[in-house]
Amino acid sequence: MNQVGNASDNVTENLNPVRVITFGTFDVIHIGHLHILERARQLGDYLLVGVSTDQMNFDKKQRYPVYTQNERLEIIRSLRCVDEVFLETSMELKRQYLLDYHADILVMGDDWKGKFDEFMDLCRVEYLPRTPSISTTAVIEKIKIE
Ligand code: C2G
Repeated sequence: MNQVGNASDNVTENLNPVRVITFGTFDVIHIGHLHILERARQLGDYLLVGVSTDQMNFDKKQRYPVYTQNERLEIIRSLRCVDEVFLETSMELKRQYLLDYHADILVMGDDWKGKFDEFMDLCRVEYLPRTPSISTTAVIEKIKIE
């Protein structure tokens, strides 16, 4: 009885799931990454994460991430709050990703504030506050010093 009730409730709930999408490198994963992914997931029902490729990072920062794209993809995929992952190969493809993955909400940290407003015609765009005092660069520096 209970099971039937739950099953039908789920069907009703999932008729129009809200699809949230976010992007990032997520290198040397830390608590700031986890917190933004958890908050992004809470805004909807299904969280898609575009993990940027090694090449994309090299083109942008002239250095490769510490973890390879496949390692980063696997780690992000394993998180409870993440439903689906894919590789983001270029910043220029963002509009296409939003369309292909039927995104209802684009979430980014507020270091990107205003940068993706052009996509407001396609979906809601939310910039969430970054977790203070933590970054991949800070972690790498700390390891180097200690
Ligand atoms: N973040 C955060 N708090 C921190 C550090 C990062 O909320 N202390 C957020 C960032 O704002 C971003 C996400 O975590 O939304 C991933 O951060 P990065 O791995 O640094 O990725 P980024 O270079 O911002 O994205 O299309 C965007 C690209 O994929 C690169």
